[in-house]
Amino acid sequence: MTDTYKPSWRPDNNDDKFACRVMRGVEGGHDGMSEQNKTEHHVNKPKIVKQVKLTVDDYVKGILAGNRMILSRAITLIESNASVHFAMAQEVIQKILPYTGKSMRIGITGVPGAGKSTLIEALGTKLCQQGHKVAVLAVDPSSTVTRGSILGDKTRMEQLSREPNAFIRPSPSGGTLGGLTRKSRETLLLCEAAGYDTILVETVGVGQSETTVRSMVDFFLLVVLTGAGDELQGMKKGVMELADAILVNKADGDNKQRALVTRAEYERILQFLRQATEHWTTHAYTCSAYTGEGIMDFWQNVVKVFMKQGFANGVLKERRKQQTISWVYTMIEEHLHNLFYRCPEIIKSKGEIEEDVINGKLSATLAVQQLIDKFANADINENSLRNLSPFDLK
Ligand SMILES: Nc1nc2c(ncn2[C@@H]2O[C@H](COP(=O)(O)OP(=O)(O)OP(=O)(O)O)[C@@H](O)[C@H]2O)c(=O)[nH]1
Ligand SMILES: [Mg+2]
Repeated sequence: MTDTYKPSWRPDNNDDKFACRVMRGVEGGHDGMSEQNKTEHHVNKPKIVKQVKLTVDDYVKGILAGNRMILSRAITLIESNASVHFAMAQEVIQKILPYTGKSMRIGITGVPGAGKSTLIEALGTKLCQQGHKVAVLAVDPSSTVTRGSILGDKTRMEQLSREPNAFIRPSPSGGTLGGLTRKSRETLLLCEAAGYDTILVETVGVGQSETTVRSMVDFFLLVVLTGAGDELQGMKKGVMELADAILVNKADGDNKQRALVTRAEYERILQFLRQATEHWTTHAYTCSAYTGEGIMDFWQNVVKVFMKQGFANGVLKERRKQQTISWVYTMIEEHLHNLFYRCPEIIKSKGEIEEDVINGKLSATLAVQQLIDKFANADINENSLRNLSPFDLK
């Protein structure tokens, strides 16, 4: 018998009857080869394919030519937190900006499991087959915590990903919500410049993600499940008020009748809510992402009508303008927030001032005044702050 031994993980009380033996490992390096036996042939070196460095012009040309590989690399550049990448990414964006704005920007939200990804896959595949170019993006703030992309991992949209006219990009992970927003918005612009005429942005109803996505799309869709009743009670009114349409999904098989009832319940509630878009009344519809029933009808008779009407009456032009401007100020607010909390003067005196407020020695308002005074007199060109770019929204 070759050199074997009983493994350390054998059961405590069953030594004799436990027949399993393990073969002793080979001495040597981590690959089992002793150093002197190693020849070039034995060492299985992974082939390193060096990626060619692209210039800003390479990126711009590639994106405008619709090159998916270059588009992917440009998005990676945008998602990078390194400052040299940041500067380059901004140059690329600046140059492709004139070619943006020509797509239908559609946001899709709904509780986990509502069927958003299945719906996107069914709709996206149909649109690609009709000759459209469809980009699917995900905005998933939970991925900034777990550093994994939930939306991206769960559903791979296999059918859609085989379509040459489709481009699927999971949520960027890591960083703040502000960073996620910036990266997602800039990704959307790159996709537009690359010729994608339909951009579908999936987000799960977590934290601020619905508001974030609403603030970057033209049309916002809420996907819901049947059997509303209790769920409807718990549903955040705010989310319904953001939606341009509510789609009751899984209207198939035994569930179809329930879906119709649910739709009617949503319709009833919608009457009492504020409309999401001027000159547009939000309604509820049913569909099945499984069978495809109702999807293209909805696309044709709701989404496309909304887009056509919205561009004709100026509502969408105004919406996009407002979205961009408010994005600028949101970034400014975040930058000021960062500057304040990382200012050495503030860090130094914050604790003491807080103590005084807690002990009733100082009113809250005076505490604010004192802190703001300290901030106003601080040298914001000081090293630790100078390196803090407004775009530190990671
Ligand atoms: N019967 C039926 N099942 C569906 C339908 N659409 C989706 N499903 C199923 O519902 C489950 C969840 O679907 P997803 O598309 O992953 O849901 P999601 O909203 O993207 O979920 P998250 O990404 O986790 O937020 C999957 O098992 C789907 O197969 C439908 O129209 N009918
Ligand atoms: Mg999904």
